Amino acid sequence: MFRLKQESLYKNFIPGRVSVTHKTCYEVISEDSTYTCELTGNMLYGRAYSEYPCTGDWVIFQPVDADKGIIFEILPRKRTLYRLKSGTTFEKQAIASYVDKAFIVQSLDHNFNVRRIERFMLQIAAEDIQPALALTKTDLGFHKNEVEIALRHIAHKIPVFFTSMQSPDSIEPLRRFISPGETVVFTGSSGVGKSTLINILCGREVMETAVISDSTGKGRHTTTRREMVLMEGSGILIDTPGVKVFGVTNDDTNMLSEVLDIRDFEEQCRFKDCQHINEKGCAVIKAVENGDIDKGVYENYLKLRKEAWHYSVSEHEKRKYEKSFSKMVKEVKKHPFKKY
Ligand SMILES: Nc1nc2c(ncn2[C@@H]2O[C@H](COP(=O)(O)OP(=O)(O)OP(=O)(O)O)[C@@H](O)[C@H]2O)c(=O)[nH]1
Ligand SMILES: [Mg+2]
Ligand SMILES: [Zn+2]
Repeated sequence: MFRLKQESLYKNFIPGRVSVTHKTCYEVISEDSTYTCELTGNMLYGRAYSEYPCTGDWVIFQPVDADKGIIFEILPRKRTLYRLKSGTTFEKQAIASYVDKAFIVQSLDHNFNVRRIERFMLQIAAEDIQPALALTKTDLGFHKNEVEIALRHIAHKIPVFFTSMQSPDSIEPLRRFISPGETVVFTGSSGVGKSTLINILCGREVMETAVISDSTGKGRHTTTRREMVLMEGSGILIDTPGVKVFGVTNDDTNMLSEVLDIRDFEEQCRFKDCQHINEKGCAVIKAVENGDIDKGVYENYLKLRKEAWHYSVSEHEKRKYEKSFSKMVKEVKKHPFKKY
C-alpha cells in the first residue's frame, strides 16, 4: 500500500542537473531535453541562502510542459564550491556542486596575486575538489622566473598551466587535464579570460567574452551567471562571473597551514596550542625570520585565520539564534494561547 502511494507520488518525476541559475528560475538538463524550472511553494521558504539550487546540483523535477517544470527536491550535495556571500559575515553562497576540478584563473598582468590563489586553494580544500591554476595572457609578456618563485610553496600542490588565447598549443595541456564526464568550474576575477578559455576548449563561442580592446584593462563583468556547458566528448565546464572579493568559509586552521605549507614548522613549536604570534619557541616565527617561510605567506596565514575565526563565530551565533527561535515556535505550537 505504502509502495503504491510512493510510486504515485513520484510519478512523472525525473532527475536532472541544474545548468544555469537565474534569479527565480533554473535551467535543468534531463536525459531528453532542457527545462526552465521553478521551485515548488514548499521549497521556496525556510531555506538558507546557500540551500537554493546552484549550478551543478542534481534535482528531482516534474515537467509541466515541453520545456517547463517544477523542482520538488534537491539531492544531497557533494563536492560543492562555496564562498562567503559578499556583504555578509557568515552566509554561504553555493557556486557549483558535484565539481571534480576547479580552475583558479588569473591573468599574468596586474591580476596575478599569489595571496588570492592561496585564498581560493583554502576554499577548494574544504571539499573533495582538485584545484588547478590557469595563468592566462602569457602573450602580454611576463617574467616566468618571478612567477615560479612566487608559487614555490604551492607549486607541488597544484598543477599550473600557462596559457594564451593566441597560442592554441598552450591550451592543449589544459584540455588533456580534463577527463570525459568530469565537472570543471572556472573561477577568478573579472576579465582574466575564464570565458575565453571555455570557448577555446569547446571550440566554439559558447560564452560571451569582453571585447578585445578591453583585454589589457580591468574586467567588466561580462559573464553574469553561473552556466554549465558540455565540452564535446570530454568534461562539463562551468563558467562563473568574476568576483571582486572571494571570502572563504573554510574555518579549518589545520587545513590552512597545510595549504600554505607551514604545517611541518607548526609541529615543531614548543607549545601544542601555539598561535605563532609571539610565543617562545615558535618554529613558525623562526622560519619567517630566517626566510624558510615567506613573510607574505605568513601574513596571509594570519589574515585568513582571522577571517575563519570571524566566520565560525558568526556561524555559531546564528545557530544559537536559530535554536532558540525554533524552540519558541515549538512552544507556541504547544500553547497557542500563552502570551509571550
Ligand atoms: N592578450 C590576451 N587577451 C586575452 C587572453 N584571454 C582573454 N583575453 C581577453 O581578455 C578579455 C576578458 O576575457 P573574458 O574571457 O571575457 O574574461 P572573463 O574572465 O570571462 O571575465 P568576466 O566574465 O567578466 O568574469 C577579453 O577581451 C579577451 O579577449 C589572452 O590569453 N591574451
Ligand atoms: Mg566571463
Ligand atoms: Zn608557533
